[in-house]
Amino acid sequence: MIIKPFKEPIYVTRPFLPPLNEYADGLKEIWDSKWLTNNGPVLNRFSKELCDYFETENVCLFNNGTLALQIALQGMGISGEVITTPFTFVATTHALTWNKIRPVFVDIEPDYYTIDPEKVEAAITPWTTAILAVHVYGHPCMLDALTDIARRYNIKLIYDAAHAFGTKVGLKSIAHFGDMSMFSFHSTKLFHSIEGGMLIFPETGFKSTFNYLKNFGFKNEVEVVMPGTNAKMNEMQALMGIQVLKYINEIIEKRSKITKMYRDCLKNIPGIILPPPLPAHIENNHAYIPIEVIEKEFGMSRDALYEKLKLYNVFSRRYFFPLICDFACYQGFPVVDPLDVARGVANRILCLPIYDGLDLNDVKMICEIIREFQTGKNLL
Ligand code: T4K
Repeated sequence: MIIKPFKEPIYVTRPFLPPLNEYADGLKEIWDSKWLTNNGPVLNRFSKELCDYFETENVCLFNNGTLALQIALQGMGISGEVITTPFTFVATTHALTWNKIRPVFVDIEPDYYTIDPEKVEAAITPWTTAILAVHVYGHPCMLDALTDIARRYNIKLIYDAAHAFGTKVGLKSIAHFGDMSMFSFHSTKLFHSIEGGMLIFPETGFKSTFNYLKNFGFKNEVEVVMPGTNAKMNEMQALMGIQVLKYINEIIEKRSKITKMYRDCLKNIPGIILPPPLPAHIENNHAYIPIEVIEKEFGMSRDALYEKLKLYNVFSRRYFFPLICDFACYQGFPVVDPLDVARGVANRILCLPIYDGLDLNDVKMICEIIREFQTGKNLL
């Protein structure tokens, strides 16, 4: 039987949307209050719910993850050089360069694609002030090794946890590691507030600094204590966040079924590799389905697979290709590490569709299409 394209496009992700009437009820309250932004009641409720969810008082909300990270770096006084990964979304590095901090790119480890602690240690100089590591795809970084390096060299450990909402390590949220964690609540994330960002941190003293920095530096009506920016989350965003949070367990549960289906259906296709299952003490949030395409075994390059899937109305994404250091605006930064692992992975990686509304039969079919590409049978 010839496999036909999907009737509707299947994107790499689709946002979870709460029932429209629930959002409309919340909007009615906002309409009645006429309070749209600037630390409104819905934002405060959302913040309280997140404090409960993460079991901390130190939560600060922003209108997106990029500004949250920029403000974190500025508020923490990070300067000079920061060691980071080239295998991430550009916003991670932009947050450094917007603060006039020099990114020092080092390699990643091959299983889960997070920064390689040995490479981090080798790159430390007298100008290093922090490590900016990324829990890429929601995979936790090598937490113990990074913590040890940060302690020994007395530098800060900052996590870009944009992908990691819901990830737990030993029953503890991933938010509770390092000196700072930034989460993105963008619509493409499994937990979202349309756009949004959050910082979680152990040092309570940062809270007022971040609140000033996101609100022009205002302490009160007549005092500006630092040159802040405008990075406030508004009431509609907060309302969406509150309503998505109610469903977070169901969202992750559905995604775990999708991961399982992909693992079962892709396991015997030559040249298609998935990361090893996460160790038992880690609770996966199933944020992404990254696969590596080994051209020699699969018989087709990653880019060819990416293009061919489009013919079947399947829109996968090459997160994260090219490496950040290869973008024109970062080519001026010298890279000492040869980045062998990261370069290989960036050329082989492909993220397949995953979202709570994706039908398991469609997942099966996507895998079937990939299998047929490999065998060369039943193609259009
Ligand atoms: N650090 C890391 C490691 C990050 O991955 C990100 C963001 C950040 C920092 C910064 O956080 P934010 O400032 O964004 O909060 C997307 C997202 O825009 C970006 O948030 C995300 N990472 C990045 C990995 O992916 P694009 O350019 O791939 O998104 P786009 O618009 O092509 O959307 C992908 C697919 O999602 C579409 O083909 C269809 C679907 N989609 C998208 C949107 C926006 C929908 O169905 N509905 C929608 O509303 O960047």
